Amino acid sequence: MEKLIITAAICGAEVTKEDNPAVPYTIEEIAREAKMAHESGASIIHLHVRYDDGTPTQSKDRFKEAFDAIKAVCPDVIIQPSTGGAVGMSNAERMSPLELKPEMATLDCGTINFGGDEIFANTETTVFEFARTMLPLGIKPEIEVFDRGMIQLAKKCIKEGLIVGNPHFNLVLGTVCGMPGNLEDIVYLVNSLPEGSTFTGTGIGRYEFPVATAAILLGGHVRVGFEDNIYTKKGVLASSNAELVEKAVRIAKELNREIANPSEARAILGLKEV
Ligand code: KMH
Ligand code: ZN
Repeated sequence: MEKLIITAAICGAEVTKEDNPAVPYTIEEIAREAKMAHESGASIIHLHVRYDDGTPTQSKDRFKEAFDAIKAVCPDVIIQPSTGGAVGMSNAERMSPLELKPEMATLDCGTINFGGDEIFANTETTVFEFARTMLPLGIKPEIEVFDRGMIQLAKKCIKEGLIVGNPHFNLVLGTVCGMPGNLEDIVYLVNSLPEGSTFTGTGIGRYEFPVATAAILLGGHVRVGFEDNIYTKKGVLASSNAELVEKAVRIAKELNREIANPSEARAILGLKEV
């Protein structure tokens, strides 16, 4: 089987230091978490940024600061900024980090309830607009899928020529109103992907490691990190993102999957070598 790409989603937009004091906010904290996660086996850093008080922002300048700080401590890691941002942000705001021409960025392929009154809105027009912006900049989208219908919209983007090359999906399972993270759910989604796709499995909360294990067995890749889950096991807070990456590495090794370094991850994903 292909080597395993581990993505560390180190910060997110919703989780706070009140949830886990190790959640990074400042540029220094973000760079430190990225470095430790990378040294533990992550080849991709999925990145949101915050102001020092923890407020999420999609400011291009703040992303640039974070990119520079991460590149200074782990020059070869793949940085994948979010275009999801935080619920309620405008499309223009969400797309700001694309101006930095990252190698990859997320492309959320549909609308989903995030609980209470929160709607993470991604209309078809929005998804087309984001894909159309990434294409000429040579940014590889990671297609975020929270439910089965989102694969349909991704297929439409592919048909329209807005996503080119082998598509890469992130199957995000276990959100409050999305697809649950049981084995049959991940198998169903994987079987629904277009031919030639690669995929990452992301489990939210208690689903993190069951989904990771299933993804490893199914030949996919894995995402872990504070954005998705703050515990190493029930009731035990993780002291760093690296601790979550280390757990994914242990599971992978037991299941005979070797870990990809950033250069190997680029080859698997069809990204240019840097
Ligand atoms: N924070 C969520 C609103 C992404 O990074 O593209 C969206 C999100 C997905 O986290
Ligand atoms: Zn995200």
